[in-house]
Formats: sequence, structure tokens, C-alpha cells
Amino acid sequence: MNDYLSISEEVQLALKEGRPVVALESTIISHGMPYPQNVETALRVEKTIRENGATPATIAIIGGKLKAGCTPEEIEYLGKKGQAVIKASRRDLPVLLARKEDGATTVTTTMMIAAMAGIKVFATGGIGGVHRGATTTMDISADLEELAQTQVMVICAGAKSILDLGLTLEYLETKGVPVIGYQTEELPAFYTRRSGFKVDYRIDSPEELAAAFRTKIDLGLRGGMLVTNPIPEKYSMQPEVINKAIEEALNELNEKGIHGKQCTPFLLAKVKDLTGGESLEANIELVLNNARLAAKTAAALCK
Ligand code: PSU
Ligand code: MN
Repeated sequence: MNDYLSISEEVQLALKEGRPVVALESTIISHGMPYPQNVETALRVEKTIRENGATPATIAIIGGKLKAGCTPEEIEYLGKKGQAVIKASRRDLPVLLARKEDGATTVTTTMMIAAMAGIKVFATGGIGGVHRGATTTMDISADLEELAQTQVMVICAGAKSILDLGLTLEYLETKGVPVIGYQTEELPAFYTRRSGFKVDYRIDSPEELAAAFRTKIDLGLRGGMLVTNPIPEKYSMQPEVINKAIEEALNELNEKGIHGKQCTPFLLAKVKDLTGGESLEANIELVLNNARLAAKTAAALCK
């Protein structure tokens, strides 16, 4: 394992001293936002985590190494290379590592590498889920399966309604993954604070999030916990605007016959094009908001 895993000195030291660490994914950098906003945001997220008392660990695959803790130069490299970096899910690891290639880690692989490194809290924007039409396409993100088996808390802003949110919740229930609403009873839908679907539990403080996850670990229950943190009111988008863009993006996806791993990046890019700068700003702000909560929760978990 040590042949493949490379933990930065800063992250190693924090873990050794029992200080809080927050994992961050890299697909959001390479595939989730345009350059240079992607790099600027990744660095701002790291800064926000530090300001809130934790050590950031941006996770990626570089030259066949599983990296827990990237340098600003590595973040710049991934951001500039953009979509040319392979979006790496669980199934991609064996070949990518054997070939010593680069990979942008999704929620799935970020959870895997965080767990290998001993990091328990991970902040991101949105997770993958059950796609609309999955009853025939069987397109279900590996993120859900990873939440079922890997013991990492994932703090996100819910899931975008490019997905079937109802089926996503059903899948998580089947797999025994607790879905928590942070200061809300309703599952947030990424750009908006509301989805019409209920979460399993509402939790109002980082301390109580930490206590629930600590209990899951103590009980020896495998799998993670999904914390959904609504976008701040100030930055949330009009449901009509965002839903229209999502419908248009889905129509184009079907017309073009795009499927498999290209689906999510295509839909995200299309929605962004259709809604211009507003959705990008919302995206950036919700990630920063999740980073703050993750840092505080990681700190509570260390107490
Ligand atoms: N959803 C978002 N933004 C993202 C992703 C999903 O709102 O950036 C990325 C994440 O890395 C997630 C991945 O893990 O896409 C899921 O891809 P797929 O649907 O192909 O499993
Ligand atoms: Mn898929």
C-alpha cells in the first residue's frame, strides 16, 4: 500500500498529532469548473479550511501515486490540464496506477484514499447518485456504493436535480447510509436549498455531527455518512432558472446519446453554460460553505 499512497508531510504531521484534517476531491477541479476559477477556488477552499482550524488534504492521483495532500503547483497542474485528466472512479485505479498515470478523484476515490490515509471528514460540492432514467440505463454513480462501504463523512450541498433525487435517497436507505440535513429537514438540491424530499435526520451543530459519526465508528458499522448542507440563502438560485437549464441539458444529453462517465461532466458543463456566471458563483460559495462546516466537524471529531 505504501508503494502507492503518498501523504504530504503537513497532512502526516496533523494526523500523527491528532489534529483535524479535511479531505477534498480533485474532479471538481479538473471537470467541475473552468480554468482558472477552478484553481482559485481549490486554493480558497484550502485557505478556508485552515482559517477554521483544520488541515486541508486535496486528494488526486499523480504519476500513479494516490496523493493525500497536493501542493499548490499540483493543484495548478490538475486545473490547467482540466478534462484531459482522467476522471478516476474505483474501477479505474488498477490500470491508472500500474501505468503511473494521473487521475482526478471523484467522491468515490477521494473517500477511498482518505480512508487509506486515516482522514475521516471530506468536503465537496455535490455527489453522484441515481440518474434520471436509471430504471433502463442502470446509471447509478459509484459514489453511492462507496458511501455504503467506506467510513468517511461526506459533507456536500445535496445533489443536483440532473439526478433522480428520490431514487438516490432510496438507494442510500437500502445501503444503510444515514442522510443528514445540516440545520434543515429537507434535502438541499445543490443550487437551491429545497428539493421537496426529506432527509433522515436534521442535525444542527458540528459537535452533534461528530457524535453521530463517532457512534457509527464505535459500533463498527461500515460505510459513511452523508451530510447535506444547504447553499447559503444569499447565493441560492431561482428554482425556475436552474430547473429550466437542467431540463435543457438533459434533452441535449439524450439527443446526443451521451452515456457512461461522460454524463455528469456533460450535464454540469451544459448547466453552467446555460446559466452563465450565476451558477459558477453559487457553486464556489457552496463549496466554501461546506469547507467551513467540515473543518469545524473534523475539529469536533478530534476532541
Ligand atoms: N456532482 C456535482 N459536481 C461534481 C460531481 C458530481 O454536482 O463535480 C463529480 C464528483 O466528482 C462526483 C462525480 O463524484 O462527478 C460523479 O460522477 P458519476 O456520476 O459519473 O459517478
Ligand atoms: Mn455513471
